[in-house]
Amino acid sequence: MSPLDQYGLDQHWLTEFEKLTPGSVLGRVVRVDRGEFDAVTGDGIVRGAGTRTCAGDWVALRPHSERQFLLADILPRRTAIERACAGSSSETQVLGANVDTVVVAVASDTTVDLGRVERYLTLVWGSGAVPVLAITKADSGTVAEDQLRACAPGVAVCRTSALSGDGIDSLTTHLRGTVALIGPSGSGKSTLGNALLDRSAFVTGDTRAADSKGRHTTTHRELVPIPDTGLTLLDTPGLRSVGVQGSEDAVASTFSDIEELAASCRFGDCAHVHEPGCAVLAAVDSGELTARRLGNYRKLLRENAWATSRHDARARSEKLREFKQISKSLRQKYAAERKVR
Ligand SMILES: Nc1nc2c(ncn2[C@@H]2O[C@H](COP(=O)(O)OP(=O)(O)OP(=O)(O)O)[C@@H](O)[C@H]2O)c(=O)[nH]1
Ligand SMILES: [Mg+2]
Ligand SMILES: [Zn+2]
Repeated sequence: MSPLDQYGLDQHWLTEFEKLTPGSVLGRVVRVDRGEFDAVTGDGIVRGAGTRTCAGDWVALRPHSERQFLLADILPRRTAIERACAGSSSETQVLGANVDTVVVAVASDTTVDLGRVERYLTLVWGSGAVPVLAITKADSGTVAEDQLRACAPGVAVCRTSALSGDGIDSLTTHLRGTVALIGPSGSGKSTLGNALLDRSAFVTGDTRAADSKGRHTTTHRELVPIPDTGLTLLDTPGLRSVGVQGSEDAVASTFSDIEELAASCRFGDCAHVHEPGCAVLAAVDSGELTARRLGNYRKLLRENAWATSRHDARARSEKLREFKQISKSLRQKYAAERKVR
């Protein structure tokens, strides 16, 4: 048995790997630090160098020195949790690769920010993974569960307490393959991860530290298998901001209730602002849909469209640069040929 079996190795990855450089070694990245990473291979954990990879990636490694491997290739990702980076660039950061299920942790001991939950869900739908909402710390507070469910149509919602163990088994029934834990700092991701693992694999914060602002207990993304279950957990640091981008489809999945309502609007291109016969506005009037949710739907669509246009602009300027370079080298070539003649 290979150590990789516990990390989700299947025929798909073996086939993809066979297409790559002979002489390389198959591995899965379990942890990334600046420019270096740990990967599990058939021979156990090895250290690698290379910056383009992230936790969860399946990689081809080339032996470099006795204890170091070089990143030869990244196998095509099946899913990628990507968030827009802060600032003006249109770059994204990959938070986890080849994740099948994402547990979004929402703590019951703080006020729930529904808009933020919708952002997390959009991030997950956009990645290709399936979201599950875990209400954490159910022993120490109550959340408006109905409101939360209304924010997550089509998503399983589980109440859990890592402290008492309540809801852990039922949460497990919704998990498949590689499972990432995401959510704000202090929401109990690592503690929940340990409860799922039934051991203390992830470092967790103490209550005092969780109260003090800006303190993040988990600083690295880390992949840990749950033995003999086929599940692998990816614990992640708390996210302060979640910029969404990439696909309108992800927003549509998060707000599938609004999309469904919109099918009944009188006009096919209804913007649900003040059009007559708007089924979405009628739902707000009747109390079926909150104005807050409709507002956030519009906001995420706008944000998404902006990110897409930024991305297109960058692609255009790259093309232009490429073109300028080619015409410059052509000019040089012709100039050289003229000299010869
Ligand atoms: N009462 C109670 N407290 C919990 C539970 N789960 C987590 N906590 C507490 O919540 C605090 C934060 O837990 P962590 O698991 O470290 O939170 P995290 O989401 O991993 O935080 P970061 O790593 O900073 O992103 C700790 O003080 C935990 O003891 C629970 O089920 N019940
Ligand atoms: Mg943590
Ligand atoms: Zn409408």
